[in-house]
Amino acid sequence: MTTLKIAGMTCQHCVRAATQALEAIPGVTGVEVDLASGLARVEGEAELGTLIAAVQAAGYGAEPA
Ligand SMILES: [Cu+2]
Repeated sequence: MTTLKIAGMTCQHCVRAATQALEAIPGVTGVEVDLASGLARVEGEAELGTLIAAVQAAGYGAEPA
């Protein structure tokens, strides 16, 4: 399990966009994004850099939490 801190989410649309970006990565088996904390819990085997790049491509900031 990897935890990311996502920056720039303001509403549930953002949560859905970030969730879908992470879920689309091969190897990711589960994603849970919390708007209030900005934390994303990602289950699976994907590389951290791949997770961060996907979140950034969706328009948000991301760093290891
Ligand atoms: Cu939003």
